[in-house]
Amino acid sequence: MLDKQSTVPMYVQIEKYLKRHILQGEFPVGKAIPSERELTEQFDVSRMTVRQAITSLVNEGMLYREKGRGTFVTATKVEQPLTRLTSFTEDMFSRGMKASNRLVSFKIITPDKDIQAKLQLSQEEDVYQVIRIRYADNVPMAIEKSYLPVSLMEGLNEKILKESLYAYIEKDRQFAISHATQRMEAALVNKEDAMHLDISIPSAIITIERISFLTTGIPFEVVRSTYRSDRYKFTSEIRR
Ligand code: 16G
Repeated sequence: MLDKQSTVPMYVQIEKYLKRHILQGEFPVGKAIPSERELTEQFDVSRMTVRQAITSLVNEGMLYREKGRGTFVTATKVEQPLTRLTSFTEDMFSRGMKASNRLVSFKIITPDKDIQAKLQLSQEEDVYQVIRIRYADNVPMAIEKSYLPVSLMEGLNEKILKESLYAYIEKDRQFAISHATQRMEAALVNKEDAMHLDISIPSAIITIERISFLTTGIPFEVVRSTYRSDRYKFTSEIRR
């Protein structure tokens, strides 16, 4: 399970192992994870190494220690600051998690009036409609339904969408992404989304509609995203 030849330190590998199990619900919220002794035996490492991995997750807020009782799983939400325009892949990478996607649908459509206005398109212009389920270390986190002008993103395809859309826009297309406006709302998940997100009904979700712009001022994406409320917590800094 651990790769002892790897240059990745053992404690980091154990940390990732624990994180994965927490996010997949195998170590449920409020329950104790295996003891330091058990993990030491399981991984055949020193107690110090196990302790280092646990401490790191305690500092991250994923675990908490209770004297004499063990180490427990805290509610496992990722904190998403609403201050920088980052991609899902970047967000997960910065947390030591691996982003992956499942492309549910990819087609060219004539947008409705609302999307058309938000993307500042004329009546004849079509858009790519992309629906992706986004995973962090194989755990479903969000559903993103994006609309992108065909005129701007000509050539977008399923292969590109398996990877980072932002990387494609910035590196391959050499467009400069600038800013976005968005609104958030709470809702109850519908049947189809509950299936994609692997959550029960009823469950609360957080929905975001975002319009993102290039530095030229041109809107390049309208996205309607559905986030698991048990996995996300949004934070922002506000000034007087
Ligand atoms: C973020 C964006 C989304 C964008 C995606 C690109 C929301 C609210 N925000 O999740 O608009 O399409 O990142 O991520 O959904 P990627 O580069 O990893 O494909």
